[in-house]
Amino acid sequence: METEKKKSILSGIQPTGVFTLGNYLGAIRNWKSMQDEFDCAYFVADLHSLTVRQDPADLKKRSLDAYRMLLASGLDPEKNLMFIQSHVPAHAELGWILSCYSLFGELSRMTQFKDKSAKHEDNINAGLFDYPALMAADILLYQADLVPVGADQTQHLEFTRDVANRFNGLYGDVFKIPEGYYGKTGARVMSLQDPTKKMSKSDTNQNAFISILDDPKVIVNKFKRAVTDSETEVAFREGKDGINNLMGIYSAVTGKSMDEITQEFAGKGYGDFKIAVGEAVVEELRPIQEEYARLLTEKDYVEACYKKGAETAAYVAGKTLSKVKKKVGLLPPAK
Ligand code: ATP
Ligand code: LTN
Repeated sequence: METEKKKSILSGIQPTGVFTLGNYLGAIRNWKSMQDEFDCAYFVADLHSLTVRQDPADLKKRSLDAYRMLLASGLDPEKNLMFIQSHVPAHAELGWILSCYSLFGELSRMTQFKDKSAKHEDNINAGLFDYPALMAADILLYQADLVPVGADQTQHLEFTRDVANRFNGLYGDVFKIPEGYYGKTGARVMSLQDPTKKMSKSDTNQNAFISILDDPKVIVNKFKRAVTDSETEVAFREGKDGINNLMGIYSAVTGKSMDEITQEFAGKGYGDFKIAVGEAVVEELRPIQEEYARLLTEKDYVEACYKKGAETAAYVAGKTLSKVKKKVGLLPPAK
């Protein structure tokens, strides 16, 4: 029997801070579960984070930390292509070319652009506007079948498909048309202080998010302070956003269903439940924290991983980029 070619997966994360429990449950944990079944590529999207003003020394440190966090989260560099976006120049090159096939109107409609321009009124730069063209380049360079992201990235994926179809319509089948892939649990982890907003690593209120490197005591305390409601029953119901979010987290971490959770805490108050959620999250994150601490002492190993990742990525991405350059009519350099 002919063996089927594995589907290819690609996803990225910006080095804008220590990853949150939302990033972990919504994205990275799914990436980990895919590494055996698929051909996966995961990268630190440092070029994307330049769309918001960064302190250079901080960005450099955070990019390395982000790569280390991906390794510590259980992504195996032997099984996955793991690299830093700016180390592979093809991303910026294809990003530029795709900008020339992206329309002002469609980029203006992106909700992330609208949200981020409202948040950074003093710096509404062209990169922020063009962000989706670079993201499309990331995905299309590797001919990805599936792109595992949280629900907040759906519109960017739709845009990627539109640009790819437009380009293929003009020049023939150059790009594979990717699909979004959304995990079953943890697709949207909410803020612990305002459970109607998503948990975000750039929230100014430290109590609103759990970072995957938070100290165990801090984690339990943040859950103890989580905003809930004035009832007492641990039950998943409309309007109980805070409890629903905590139940979602507990379920994602323990594998228990909502009914099982309600039974487990029947007759107990929110206090006991919050401590249980905190302790379960501490146990989930413990191996990541231990591995992260170990990797801090393995600088050469980490460097070798991202060096090899960039080399392989440049080779794979280069093939697509050459095809694109030829199609649009760029004169090849003399040999
Ligand atoms: P920032 O706060 O800097 O905008 P972020 O925390 O929203 O960042 P990103 O780097 O933009 O995170 O996203 C990385 C991945 O994590 C994406 O796939 C995104 O969909 C996912 N993700 C982010 N926040 C959540 C959340 N609260 N719940 C589930 N998934 C999330
Ligand atoms: N925009 C994404 C990060 C990102 C990405 C990508 C995700 C940049 N390029 C390519 C998937 C595929 C975000 O999570 N904010």
